[in-house]
Amino acid sequence: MPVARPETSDARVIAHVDMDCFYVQVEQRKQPELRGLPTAVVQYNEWQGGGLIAVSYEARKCGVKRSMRGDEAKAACPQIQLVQVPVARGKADLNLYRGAGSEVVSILAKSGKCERASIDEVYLDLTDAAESMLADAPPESLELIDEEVLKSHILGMSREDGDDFKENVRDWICRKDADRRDKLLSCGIIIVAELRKQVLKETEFTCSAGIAHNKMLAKLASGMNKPAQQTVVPYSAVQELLSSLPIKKMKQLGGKLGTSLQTDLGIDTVGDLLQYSETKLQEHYGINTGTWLWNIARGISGEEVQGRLLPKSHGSGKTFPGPRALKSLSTVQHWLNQLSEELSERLSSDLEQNKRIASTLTLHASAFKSRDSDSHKKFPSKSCPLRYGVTKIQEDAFNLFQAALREYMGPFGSKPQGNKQETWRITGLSVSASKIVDIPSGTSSIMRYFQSESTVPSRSADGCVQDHVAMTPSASEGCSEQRSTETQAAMPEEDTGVTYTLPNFENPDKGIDPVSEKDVVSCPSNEATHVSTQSESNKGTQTNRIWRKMNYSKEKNRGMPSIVDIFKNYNATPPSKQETQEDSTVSSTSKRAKFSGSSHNSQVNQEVEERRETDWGYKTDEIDQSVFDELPVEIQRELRSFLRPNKQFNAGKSKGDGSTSSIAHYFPPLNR
Ligand code: TTP
Repeated sequence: MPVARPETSDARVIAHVDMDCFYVQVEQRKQPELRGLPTAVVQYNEWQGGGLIAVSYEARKCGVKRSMRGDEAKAACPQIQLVQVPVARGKADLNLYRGAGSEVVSILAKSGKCERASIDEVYLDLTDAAESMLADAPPESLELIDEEVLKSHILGMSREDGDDFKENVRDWICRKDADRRDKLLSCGIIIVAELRKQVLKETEFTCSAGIAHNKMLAKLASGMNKPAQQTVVPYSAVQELLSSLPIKKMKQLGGKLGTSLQTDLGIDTVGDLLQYSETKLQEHYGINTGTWLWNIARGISGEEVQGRLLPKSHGSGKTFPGPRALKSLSTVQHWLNQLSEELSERLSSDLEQNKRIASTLTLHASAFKSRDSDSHKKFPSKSCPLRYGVTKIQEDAFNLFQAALREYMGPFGSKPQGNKQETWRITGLSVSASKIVDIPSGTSSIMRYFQSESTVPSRSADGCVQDHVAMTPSASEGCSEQRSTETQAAMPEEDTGVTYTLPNFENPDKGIDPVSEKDVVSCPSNEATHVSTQSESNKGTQTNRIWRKMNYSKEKNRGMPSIVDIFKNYNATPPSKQETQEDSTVSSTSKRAKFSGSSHNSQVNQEVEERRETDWGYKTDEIDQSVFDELPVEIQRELRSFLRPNKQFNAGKSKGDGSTSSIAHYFPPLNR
């Protein structure tokens, strides 16, 4: 956690850009006849019409919520169009959405330091661009302020009926006597509005944004007025924003720490934190956390925007809700093979496109036991060094699973004791690859090795795994984005993948915390081809230039319609009737079913026991270094960095209701 109290953080200009109902927009771009209609994207799971994972703002107005299943959504809004998420290998295939997210990133990344925080979210550090604008052409000197800028929400500014708030916004932005912080924010407002217009023009996607002096405040603001709007947090409005904000809404406070603040200190809002001194908070939570809490109560956060356009990890997961819970090693292995295949594909393309390799493989699962004295015991997450090649990943993932299963079942789990015949059910599985580092330059050689390795479907002697299994109770060690399965295990038994859970098995690229901690989860892959890979040295010049470019395009586009008008002339054609799936074959009642012991159980346990006896492993540290010395020098270097990635690479690491939405203007109702 950051503990610094940065002196100058309030002079930075940070934006958080969040796509609106993202998967829906991607599907609507693919099927334009859906635009303007209440639409939802449903999970791959036929039970009760599938779980909703994205809901359009038109559907939200009819009362449709993400927590619903397809059938419930139809009851609430009979005209809703349900689109099923694409499927590959028997599970959701998110490549379409990842690619769409990358399109957006490649546009935004041109404006300044850009951090891709999740499949549809980006942080931008616009300080340089704003400073350049302020120096060369401050807002008060602009003849024309774009409509989109004037529609911005500025916290602390009255928007009461009768107010001409666009004029108020103009006055605020153009104040000559404003302090430097507000002037920089004004420049940020103009830059972000322009970027959002650019995103819409080039991708047809709308997004919302928050603009503030740090990441924490920008993120809070971006969700306040959705869709297709932007919200600004001037320094003077920070305390008011935080005073009534429920403590659990704060990033990193959605979990145990937030609960402890509530129960142990009686803190309900961020504002309540102000009554505690820094020392008191440190006494309760330790020096670092105490200082961090003291800071966030005052809207202070030193967290930097990371210049990162590529994902920090790759993951592939699936949930097995209710009756679909897995109960045999062979089915677990089948699914691990599918997940590993997908993971391997993504690793290969990362290697090929970005010259990056991952070094840790982690397995997460959620499970429950049949007769359970110990029902809250978590299924442990396990990690091991990652070996490239689909067969090896499959093999290692299965070995990790078995190691975790033994631990989960305990000493009596693998051998039935008397009447105590316990068995297990797996309700979620995911494999992820983390600790991703760049391969040092001049490494084409090693890539050939990886590529040829992946075609050899045999178990090689340099394998994994049990002896080297890293116990990662929270998984945070092995994989920075994936968290423990605690919440997942505690979730009801349905399609838990459609909600934020830890981790999100169906969509490991997506959020993990009930309070939208999306920015700490895996980012999508396969994006490198779209993402601009500007060098650090280029960035300064580019950011310095950006406002000029914007100003120029503003001149050029003088009189151009506002962002909402871009689709005004869109001629929609009537929709074809969307086919939706109704599945009556799956029972809706089998929630966290209790399974009685059976002969099958002992068979399974026997299988576990047998596997234990054939386990084998190695430690990378035990590899004879002299073997390396016989290899060509550049391969030695590459291999060493692969086996022991340099630490420096790994270091440092309420939505609005849309009442003021203008999205309808983009996607006007169809002529029927
Ligand atoms: P969000 O940004 O949380 O939501 P959204 O973009 O659908 O809508 P909003 O306008 O309110 O921001 O999620 C982005 C996408 O991630 C979403 O379109 C679908 C997917 N997703 C999941 O697959 N599972 C989930 O639990 C959530 C929350 C999102």
